[in-house]
Formats: sequence, C-alpha cells, structure tokens
Amino acid sequence: MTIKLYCFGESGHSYKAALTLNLMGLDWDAIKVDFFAGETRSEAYRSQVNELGEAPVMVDGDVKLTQSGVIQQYLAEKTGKFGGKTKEEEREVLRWILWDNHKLSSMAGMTRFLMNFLPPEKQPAETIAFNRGLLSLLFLTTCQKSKRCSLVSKLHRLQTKVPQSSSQPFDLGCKKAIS
Ligand SMILES: N[C@@H](CCC(=O)N[C@@H](CS)C(=O)NCC(=O)O)C(=O)O
Repeated sequence: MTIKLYCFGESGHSYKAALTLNLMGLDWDAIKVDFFAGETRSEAYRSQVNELGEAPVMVDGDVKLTQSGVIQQYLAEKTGKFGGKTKEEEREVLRWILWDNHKLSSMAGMTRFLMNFLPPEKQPAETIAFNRGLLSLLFLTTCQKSKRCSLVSKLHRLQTKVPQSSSQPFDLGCKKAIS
C-alpha cells in the first residue's frame, strides 16, 4: 500500500519527511494540506488528521504518525535503512533526531520559508541574516562532529533553497538531494 504524507511545499518539516521517504526509496503520495487557507486549524483536520493541527502527517495502512522525527524513526524501522544496526547506533540516531528537532529543523524550516516564499518586500532581512548566522554555526557544529562536511553543506543548501518550478511539491528538492 502506498504511503500517504499530508504536507505542503512551504513546510520545512514536511520537506524533511518527504526527503526521508525519497532517500529510503519508498513509494508515497503527497496529500497537499492547504495551510494558508487555514486547513490545519479546521475542526475536520484536527479531528481526522492531527489534533495538534500540524503537518507533516504520515499514513501507512493502519499506522498514522505525526512529528517528523517519529516518522523518520518509523521509516528507518520499516526499511532497515539509516536507523543503526546496534542498540548503541539506534541511540546515536535518536540523539541526532532530537537535536535536529530542537535546534536545527525549526530554524532551517522557518528561514527557508522567509527566504523563498515571502515576496521580497515582505522578507525580514534582519531576521533572515540572524537565522542564517545561527544556522551556519549549527551546520559547522554538525560538520565537525559528523566529519561529513560535503553532505552536511549540501543539506544546508537544500534546506534553505527551494526549486523555482516543480509540478510535484517535493520532487525536485528531494531528488536533487540524492543526485
Ligand atoms: N515538531 C513538529 C513540527 C511540525 C510543525 O510545526 N509543522 C508546521 C509546518 S512546518 C505546522 O504545521 N504548523 C502549524 C501550527 O503550528 O499551527 C514536527 O517535527 O513534525
């Protein structure tokens, strides 16, 4: 059965879940959430999709999950990819998922939105500059710890840059990540 992901292209957390699905080679469909028309705040969305009123939400048969980090963990278990082979490695993966969710994704997602989806005259230049400075430090830390600088800097570029034209909300961005 094809996995479904409730998501929208402007959402950094949705992007992260979509990227994970693509990197794991899974078949999935995007269900576009009309965030800017207030869909996530609607009674229907909160009662049927996610009581927290957030995206992404992943549905795999009977399994419905919210929180991008939990979605990543579930997909790692399902595919046996990227989740670690020993308990120690699993804990290390969880440690980075928690760090990412707290420190990195929210900042990267918000900056990606401000830089790419607001009209130029509405972009808050000072906030963007501040966020980018902080993100550079966070990516530098990640880079030094993981010793995988080229992958980390590639992800940095991808997280804040969005393709200008794409028929599918996530196609271009995600496919570029693995090319
Ligand atoms: N910690 C959550 C954050 C999800 C989140 O904040 N999603 C945003 C879109 S990027 C959202 O739906 N916000 C709606 C709201 O907070 O009302 C995750 O990792 O999935």
